[in-house]
Amino acid sequence: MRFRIGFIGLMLVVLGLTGSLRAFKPVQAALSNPNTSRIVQTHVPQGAARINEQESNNTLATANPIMASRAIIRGIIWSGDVDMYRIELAAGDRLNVATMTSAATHSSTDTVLSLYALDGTSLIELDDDDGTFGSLSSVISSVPVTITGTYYIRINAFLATAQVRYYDLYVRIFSEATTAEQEPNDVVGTAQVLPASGAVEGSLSATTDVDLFKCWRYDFYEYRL
Ligand SMILES: [Ca+2]
Ligand SMILES: [Ca+2]
Ligand SMILES: [Ca+2]
Ligand SMILES: [Ca+2]
Repeated sequence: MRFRIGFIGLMLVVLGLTGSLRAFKPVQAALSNPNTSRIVQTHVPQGAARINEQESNNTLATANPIMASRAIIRGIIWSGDVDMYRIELAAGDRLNVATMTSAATHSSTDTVLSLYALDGTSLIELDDDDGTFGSLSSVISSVPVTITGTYYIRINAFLATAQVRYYDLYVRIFSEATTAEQEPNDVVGTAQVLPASGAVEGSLSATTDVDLFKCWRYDFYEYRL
């Protein structure tokens, strides 16, 4: 069984950044790079733009732009609120998005995350509770992009009347090719070093197979089906 584990890269980025959240910048403050077709924020700690959502962003027309290939967006879901974001993706990219709700103190940690295609209405993927950063948080991992254009991310509370105060939306675009998994990697001593792209493609050859990976900051991360 083949599967993508690009989500590992996202998780490592998340782990690497959670401890260093500081000042968040308005969306408009995100810097653009005129030398690339994709808007990429520069001069950001550890490569991730930190920005705040800006209401009103409840519709496609008012969706907040995510102008970075790595970003952390802090937002609040008020009662009845919907938060829309838009992001430019190129064919060949893979998109990873996840909500972190463990810091929410009022009144729910239960988000629903949806990814929409270029028309803003065709649902590509929806996730309710697969996230790991907070009970009932959400994640959409390693979505392959075949058409270049603007895609839309929607966040809402599972219960329309609930509030999520606050959440962080973690975003990372993988643009590089995946690296093949290298066995044996079942123990810490043989854990595979994650490539800079953060994406590895592998397989679990048996129910007892375990794949371990390590990066520059943390010893290892385990992926198990
Ligand atoms: Ca909001
Ligand atoms: Ca909103
Ligand atoms: Ca949920
Ligand atoms: Ca293995």
